[in-house]
Amino acid sequence: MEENGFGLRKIIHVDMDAFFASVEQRDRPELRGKPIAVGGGSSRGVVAAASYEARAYGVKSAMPGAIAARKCPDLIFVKHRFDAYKAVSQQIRNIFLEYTDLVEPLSLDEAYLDLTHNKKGMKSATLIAEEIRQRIFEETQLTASAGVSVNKFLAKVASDINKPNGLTLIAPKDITAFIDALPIERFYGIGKVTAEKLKRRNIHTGKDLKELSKSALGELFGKSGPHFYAICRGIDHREVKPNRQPKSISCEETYSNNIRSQEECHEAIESLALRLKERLEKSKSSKRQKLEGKTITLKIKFADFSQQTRSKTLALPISQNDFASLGIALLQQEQIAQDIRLLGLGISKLNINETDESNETQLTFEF
Ligand code: DCP
Ligand code: CA
Ligand code: CA
Repeated sequence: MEENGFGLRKIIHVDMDAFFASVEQRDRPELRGKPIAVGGGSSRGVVAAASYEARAYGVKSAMPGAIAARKCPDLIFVKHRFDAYKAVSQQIRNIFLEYTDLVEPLSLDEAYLDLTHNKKGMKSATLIAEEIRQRIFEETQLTASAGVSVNKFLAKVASDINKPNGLTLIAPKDITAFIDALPIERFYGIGKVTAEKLKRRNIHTGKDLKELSKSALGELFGKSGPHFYAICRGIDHREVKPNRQPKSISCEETYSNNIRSQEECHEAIESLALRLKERLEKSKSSKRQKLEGKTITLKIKFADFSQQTRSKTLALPISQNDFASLGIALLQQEQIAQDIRLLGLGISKLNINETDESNETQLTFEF
């Protein structure tokens, strides 16, 4: 865990204000200052985002469009444009990465940053948060809110307090008083249903929650009991985990008996293709999408320990169903003069959109 000399971390949570709606108002000046809803325009659709003007009428995310229109007769429904939101998401991510590599996006419009040891050598996380909000505004013409504290839980709750376009610091000396007074529905992870259940038991604030025993919390929250026991005491050791996208995914096997025949070799590649498929299915890109790649690489280690890799890059992402046949095709390009002790199969150029890669690309592949 990243900690400074006092054992305290500097964590911030940044969240864009009325994200989709603000991007629409930025790009379509005629929508500025007006109540708008992104999504929800079709007969069964729900509102994805509401501008602050629309929220004044009670329009909210996840509300059916028909209800939103009833609450706010002048509401303007706008179609979403995911590409525009993704572009902003990338811009803010690049700003975050100038300060620290420990950036954990939670969705397109928000992330945790661990600034304990930041790249700028700045001491005050509050100043960094202000600088980041300023940079976001300069580069995107959009506002963000930020929360600054010593752990994820507090930073996340804090970022919501002075929304929109605000910053909230929860300093170590203020943590206990802050949590004691915090209404339970502001605890991240306590939904409406649980909040109602707690209120029926006369539990309204963090202070009330703290008075419950571990076993009572276990009954209320199941597996998350210990988490709530800790966070109502201001303790949250969860690390900021940068979900870096792997550059390649591969698997390999050293055979206890060297492979001698072509038939064995094909079988081995088929089984590697299956394992590779499973590994890709378990992985997700940094945008939490399915991983797929355009380059497939076969690695061969011979009985004398010499090694060869062969790759092929296609214009489009390679279908998992083709892993085995492409692997076998790569093998057939090889002069096999001796027994094989190891085979590996990997996929790289993961989730990138360039289509101009040539077929000859021979990359150094990390197995
Ligand atoms: N979103 C969605 N469906 C939801 C909630 C959100 O499609 N049920 C989308 C639209 C939001 C974006 O995700 O603009 C970010 O969600 P937030 O919960 O952060 O809400 P906003 O950014 O819209 O508003 P706030 O200013 O309260 O953060
Ligand atoms: Ca937001
Ligand atoms: Ca958000």
